[in-house]
Amino acid sequence: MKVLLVNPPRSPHNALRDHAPPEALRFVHSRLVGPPLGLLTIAVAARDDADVSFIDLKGEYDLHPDAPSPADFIRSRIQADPPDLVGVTFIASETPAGLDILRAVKAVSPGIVTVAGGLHATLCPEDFVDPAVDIVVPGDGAVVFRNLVRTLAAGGDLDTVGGLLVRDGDRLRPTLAPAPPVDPAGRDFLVPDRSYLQPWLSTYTVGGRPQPVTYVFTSLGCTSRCSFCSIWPQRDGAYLQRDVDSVVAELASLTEYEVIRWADANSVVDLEWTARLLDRLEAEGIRKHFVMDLRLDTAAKHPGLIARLARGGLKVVITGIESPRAEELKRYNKALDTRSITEGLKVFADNGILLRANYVVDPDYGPDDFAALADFATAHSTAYAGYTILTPMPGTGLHRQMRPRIVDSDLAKYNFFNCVVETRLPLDRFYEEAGRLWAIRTGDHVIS
Ligand code: B12
Ligand code: SF4
Repeated sequence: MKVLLVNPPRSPHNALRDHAPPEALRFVHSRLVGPPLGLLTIAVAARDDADVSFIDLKGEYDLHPDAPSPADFIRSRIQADPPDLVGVTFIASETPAGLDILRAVKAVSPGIVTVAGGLHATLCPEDFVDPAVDIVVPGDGAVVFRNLVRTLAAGGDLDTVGGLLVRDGDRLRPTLAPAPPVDPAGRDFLVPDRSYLQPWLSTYTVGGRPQPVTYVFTSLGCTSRCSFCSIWPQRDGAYLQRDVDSVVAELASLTEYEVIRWADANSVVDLEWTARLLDRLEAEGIRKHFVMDLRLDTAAKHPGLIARLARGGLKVVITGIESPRAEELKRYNKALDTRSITEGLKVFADNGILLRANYVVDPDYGPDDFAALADFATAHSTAYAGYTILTPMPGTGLHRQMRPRIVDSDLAKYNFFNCVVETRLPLDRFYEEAGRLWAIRTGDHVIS
């Protein structure tokens, strides 16, 4: 049994970048770099029963920008070495490209079993009702994918594999067997095997440094409930934390990576857990540079912990300020106040931590709103700030709420860099105003 797993390419759409003034251009993200941890986990789950190979199309296009289109690339790969099953991981903006990949597979060989998994397949399985998709694996799919591969290898019946959605004419239906309970951060945790990324490792760099960077997740899900966010709906509001030993063991194994970005929604939730992790890292002599997503109110409330994290290797923090306005924060269900913002910023600065803050730009913004946001961001400027567009990601409460205002349903544009709902200002003017914000920052750091 041969399994081929494919990480789709980035969406090329970035209207913010297209409209940003030259002085802001180098700060608008164009190429985020990080491992497809989900797919690398799925690879580990399947390999006892199959020969697993891997294609990272993001890395491939970073290495060879003129490489053939994803469909052509996959077609020639499949012709050269036909697999029995192809699996693709999906987020919203990579769905059109991922589906094209599966269509190319079916065009070469209709008998290859095609499988869709990942966040978007979990939140919106209906988007995968397509002749090119045989099976959808919603949720944390390692256990289910292992059972699927095992059953296919043995020529068994798919209905004995619980937790699948299988194509049945023009709909997807759940398989008959019950879905197995899974514990992806605990009992069923598998260390993602980053060695599959070796051919593209030289592309896993940021900020001009030669050493590769990687992500490690210490938890899945989120305890907060921001209305625009897909992370908590993906796991139905659950927050699943790994145990300290397993995180320490994974970090110890990452000898070729100096910079580790924590892939958690929020890197500090349980203070006692974090303190234990720091104790263990110190005891084991594990020294890395860490990049974490942290909340400003956590920093404001626990300056001692932030100082300890800084001593333990925390160099960069990514944080959501989202909006300076209480009314907007309330609408986004983001519990943050101006005092925590100011105090939190100070705590990070006092500890020499480079801060990247993110604001959400509402498509309803007019000139006064842009001016107010610019004033606030200037008064609270950070080493780097991002201004992404409020986007109704499919599967979120915001999507249900904003549906009547959606004017662009092309999922490739659902990456926070494009506006997909009607704007109050003419669209070009909106993008120009939003693009200009990206120039507001302090210092001369570029962390991308
Ligand atoms: C790591 C990461 C990345 C990496 C790697 C992504 C990749 N595939 O190459 C990088 C840095 C490249 C990246 C890029 C982007 N990302 Co990103 N990323 C994440 C992050 C931080 C962690 C995801 C993760 O690893 N989770 C842990 C793993 C284990 O979970 P998982 O991936 O869901 O996998 C499990 C299941 O889904 C399933 N599964 C997954 N794939 C498959 C495949 C098969 C076949 C099967 C059977 C099962 C299966 O099983 C896995 C194991 O349990 C999340 C935020 C978060 N904290 O969750 C955002 C997130 C996924 N990213 C997001 C976005 C929007 C992007 C960008 C488009 C833009 C941006 N602003 O970040 C860019 C890409 C564009 C660009 N210009 O570069 C959004 C997606 C929202 C949505 N609804 O689509 C998220 C949720 C962040 C957010 N704030 O909303 N990202
Ligand atoms: S935006 Fe951040 S804090 Fe809010 S629910 Fe999403 S991951 Fe959690």
